[in-house]
Amino acid sequence: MPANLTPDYDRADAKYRAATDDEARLLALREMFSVIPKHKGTEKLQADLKQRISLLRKTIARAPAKSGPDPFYIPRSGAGQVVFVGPPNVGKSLLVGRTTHAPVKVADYPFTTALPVPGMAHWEDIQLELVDTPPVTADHIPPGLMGTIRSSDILALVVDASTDPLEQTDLLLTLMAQRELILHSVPRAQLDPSTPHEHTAILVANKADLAPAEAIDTLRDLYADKIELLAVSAETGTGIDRMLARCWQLLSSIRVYTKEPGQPPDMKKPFVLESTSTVDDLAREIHRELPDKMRFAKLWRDGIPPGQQVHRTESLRDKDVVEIHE
Ligand SMILES: Nc1nc2c(ncn2[C@@H]2O[C@H](COP(=O)(O)OP(=O)(O)O)[C@@H](O)[C@H]2O)c(=O)[nH]1
Ligand SMILES: [Mg+2]
Repeated sequence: MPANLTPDYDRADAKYRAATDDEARLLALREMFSVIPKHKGTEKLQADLKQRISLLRKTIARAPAKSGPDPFYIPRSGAGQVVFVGPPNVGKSLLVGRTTHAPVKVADYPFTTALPVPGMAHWEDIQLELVDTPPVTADHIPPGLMGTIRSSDILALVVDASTDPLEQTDLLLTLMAQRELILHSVPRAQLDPSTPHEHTAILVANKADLAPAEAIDTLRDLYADKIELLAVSAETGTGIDRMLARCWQLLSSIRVYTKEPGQPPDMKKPFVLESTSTVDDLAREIHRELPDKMRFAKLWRDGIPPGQQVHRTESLRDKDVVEIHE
């Protein structure tokens, strides 16, 4: 423990120790991060806090709801959760339905979807959970929807690129700002861990098949400093793969494959970990007691000698292959 921590930090730390549930623990961890002196000497501790906040947030999002079933609460599964939110008729349901085969209702009359509906999208060798939601309008956000949004990993605001997309975008950004959600089109690891208000978000301009390319370019340019635009067509499938690839990047996760000595790696089911994970974190994900039993690990990665022996503190990267020796 570095000696140069402040009384504020100690107080937050005491709150953390005294906390009796995960919500209180998360609040205390965020406070610890916000008051920790930001200098070289605390870098390791800052990184550690960041990771604990991220893991705890996920644990809370995975836990079953305490107060009985809440239909707006969608437990997270797969590598990450993307929630699609927008006005009526922009194609949210078709987007999620076509990409995941979830049982959504698509219709050319508004307000078909009353509750969030999740589905799993396959992208490369991972699964992303996409969630269709009921529509929002200037005077109505379904009660509970902000909870769905806040507990997601990524918010995808959806507009119809062929019908007044500027007005729709303005409306959505205003609604989120009014509810104190600060949107950034950056990977989750770059959000400020001391606040729950920041959220990773993208703008999905759907029905690109019906809209002139210039209209989409104008929209992109106009909002360039606010939110990143991805043009797609749920109808033709154009842009969907790029959208999923970008979502994977924004999750700040890595895929790691494991292998048994003398066997080829299991390339079918990667472990999905935080981007800051080490060999130790991988071992813990495989089995709770594995870090204690592990003697050493071998690593396969482009650019280094194959099967190089590495320490348990070695940082992992996307697509690493690891062999753990007990
Ligand atoms: N041409 C075209 N039509 C679309 C596209 N996405 C959705 N639609 C149509 O737009 C209407 C509304 O779609 P829906 O998914 O129900 O919108 P939601 O209310 O946002 O869920 C339906 O008739 C869809 O077939 C698209 O990318 N291109
Ligand atoms: Mg719908």
